[in-house]
This record gives sequence, C-alpha cells and structure tokens, in this order.
Amino acid sequence: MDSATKKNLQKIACKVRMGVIEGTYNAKSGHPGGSLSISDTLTYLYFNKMNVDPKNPEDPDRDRLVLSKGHTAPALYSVLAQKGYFPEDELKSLRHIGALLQGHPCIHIPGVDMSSGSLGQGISAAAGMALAGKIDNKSYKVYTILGDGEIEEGQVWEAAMFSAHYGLSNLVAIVDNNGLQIDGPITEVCSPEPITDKFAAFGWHVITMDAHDFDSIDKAFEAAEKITDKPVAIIQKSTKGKGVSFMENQVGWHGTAPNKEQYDQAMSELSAQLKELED
Ligand SMILES: Cc1ncc(C[n+]2csc(CCOP(=O)(O)OP(=O)(O)O)c2C)c(N)n1
Repeated sequence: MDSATKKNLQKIACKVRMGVIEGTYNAKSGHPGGSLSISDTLTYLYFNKMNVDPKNPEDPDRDRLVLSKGHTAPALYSVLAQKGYFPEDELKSLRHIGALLQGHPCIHIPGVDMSSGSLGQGISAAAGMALAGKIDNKSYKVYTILGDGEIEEGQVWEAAMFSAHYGLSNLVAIVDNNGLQIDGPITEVCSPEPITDKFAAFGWHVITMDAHDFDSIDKAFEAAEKITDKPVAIIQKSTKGKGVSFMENQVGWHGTAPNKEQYDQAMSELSAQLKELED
C-alpha cells in the first residue's frame, strides 16, 4: 500500500474513533472498547476494499458486511457516516428514542446489511448471503466481523461447518481477537483458543493480521482474495479501546460510556493524533 493511501486511511480511522466517542458519550451508554478495536478494519473495508456506493445502498451486486458483534454498532455507524450514508450529526442521537441509530445495527439504516447483536447469529446470516451469491452467480463478497468472546457461542461453529461444506469462498469472517469479552479475558471466561487451529479444523483458510497496521490489513485482505475454494477466516490481533489511552486493554470499557471529563480527554487525544497525521 502506498504511503498516501495509508495516511488517508489512518486519518479516516481517527475520525471514525471520534465518532465512536461522540456517539457513546451522547447516548450515555454503548460499547466503546470493542468499537475502537475494529475501527481500522472497518475503515479499510469501506474505503479501500468493498464495492459499495452510499448513493445506491441497496445495489444487489454490492459487497456486504454483517457486523456479527453487533454491540459495536458505534464503529459501524461512524464509518458509514464518514462514507456518506447519512449525516455525521446522527451519531449524536445514538440510542435516543425515535432516532435513526439504535444500539445495535438495524437493517433499515442506510448501509447496514443485516440486523445483528444477538451474538452468533450474524455469521449465520452472512453465510446465507454468501450461499445466495453463489447460487445466483453473483460476484459480490460477504464480510462478517465477530468478537473473540462471541465465538464462544455454539451457533458460530455450525455456521463455520456449513460455510466450509458449501465452499463459500465469497465469505470472509474477521475475528476481532482483542482478548477481552464482557467481563474478563476470553481465556478465563470460556477460552476459544487456539482460534486459528479451530477455523482450520473446520475447513477454513486462515490468515492472521495486526488490526492496527494498514500494511498488515492490506496484505491479509489481498491474500484472502486469492482463495477460491473455501471460506477465509482472518484472525486479527487487536487492542480493545485502541486509540484512547485510558480505554486500552481495560475490560471496564466494554460497555461503559465516557463522562464529560473522559469525553474531553478522549477527544483531545484523538484530535492530537489526527493533527499529527495532517501535519
Ligand atoms: C447471544 C448473546 N449473549 C450475550 C450477549 C451479551 N453480550 C454483549 S457483548 C458480549 C461480550 C462479547 O465479547 P466479544 O465478542 O469479545 O466482544 P468485544 O470484546 O469485541 O466487544 C456479551 C456476552 C449478546 N449480545 N448475545
């Protein structure tokens, strides 16, 4: 990836993170930690990989993204706002009664391809979309993002078995391996490790990447394109709360909104990161 493209993606990702903080602060609830860990990946997908057009969100030939870890909707909404699906201002009414953007992704929101939030279900929906694409001879790809805590759900493994059985090479599942789930480290709650070996054993092609390095992200998705006979699992090593110093690797920031003081600090850190990229 050339350095101009990389810098541009870094800047957008920074704005996406600001949107996550803006949304959860104004909602006084929501999930900042796991939203910040996928901000770079979502930015890459919507700005450098997926065939999508905010002016034609229902295009039957578009690539799809199912946010299986639906509680991290603030990141999806923020990237969709950056991409132009709806005004950025909508983020300020996240989770407000009657507002467009509710706590978990809803298919009625422009750019959202599937409602999600009940962990384990998103990957199943994504597998169905990928199978439909194969049957219809379409060339679209389906991406789905799962949490490493989410893959403790049994339904994920039924979908994994199904996807390999039907050779869904148009399906890419990204597992956000930030090591933490709702109330502790995944290895203490109910370890899904070794994650790479499990997906390989279920018949998937497995790739690993650093979720906060656009060169690594680019390499992983480029490699995924070359696989034509099986579904691809990208296991991304990430940091929960990435980009906001006091949120990084803190399980307490799974589902807690920042107060005014924390909002100010988070925004000033992210503004400084953006300024550095713009200089
Ligand atoms: C079926 C189901 N059970 C429980 C929950 C409540 N819940 C929301 S987030 C979460 C933890 C998810 O952890 P992980 O997938 O690692 O998310 P991340 O750390 O990436 O935010 C749980 C148990 C849910 N949304 N769905």
